Amino acid sequence: MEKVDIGKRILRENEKYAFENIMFLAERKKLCLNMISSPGSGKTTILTRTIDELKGKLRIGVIEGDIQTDLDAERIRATEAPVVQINTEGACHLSAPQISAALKRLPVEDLDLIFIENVGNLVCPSAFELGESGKIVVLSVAEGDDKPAKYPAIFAKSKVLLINKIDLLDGGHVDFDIERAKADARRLNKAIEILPISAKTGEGMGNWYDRLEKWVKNSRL
Ligand SMILES: Nc1nc2c(ncn2[C@@H]2O[C@H](COP(=O)(O)OP(=O)(O)OP(=O)(O)O)[C@@H](O)[C@H]2O)c(=O)[nH]1
Ligand SMILES: [Mg+2]
Repeated sequence: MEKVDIGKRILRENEKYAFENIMFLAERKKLCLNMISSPGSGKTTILTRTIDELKGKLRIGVIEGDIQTDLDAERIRATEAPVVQINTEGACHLSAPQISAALKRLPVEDLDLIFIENVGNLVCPSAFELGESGKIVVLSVAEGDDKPAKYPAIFAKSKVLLINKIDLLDGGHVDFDIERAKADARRLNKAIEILPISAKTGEGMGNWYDRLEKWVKNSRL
């Protein structure tokens, strides 16, 4: 019983900060996207390619969440984008107070778009609102087409599903029925936009960039 109460208190505290983050971003008309996936689906690779290919068009900053190390922050830093690393020291998700502190360390006024790369985990991050404008779920074809059905919460809550590593479909290296994954995701979330991409070869990335540019334009209104 006590365990349940503590859990509720943590979520309530988190919501308070999430609301503050929403207000902070809305006052400045900034878009902030929370990227969530299993470990290794390609979040950092998508981000570094996106930052490089949208240079001169969108000014992007990143909040990197990891249990340990600043390896991903180093990869982002190599693109010259501003980045703040958060180490959760064991926790399987980022929380809104951490984002509140990280936003104060980024040059937010100079940015068009802030990405949060959440801790690699398909379950925990979906329960913690960060005050983001939207969630992006990444599913790579190497993980199996049953993941939307098996881990529904994050697919139900996301605005965009990026199906990554589609280069692996050529040559039959993996069995992944892309139509099944799309249908299951749409059953959970009628409005979800699904973009198949390869962050390695660049295939499909143009659709992702168009979506981001439109999103940033709308958030400025
Ligand atoms: N074939 C292929 N490999 C990819 C693609 N995108 C990423 N990878 C590889 O997948 C591995 C994991 O990529 P990351 O970008 O580190 O994945 P991540 O989601 O950031 O991982 P965590 O931060 O640990 O959760 C790396 O070896 C990438 O080179 C892709 O589109 N195709
Ligand atoms: Mg990463």
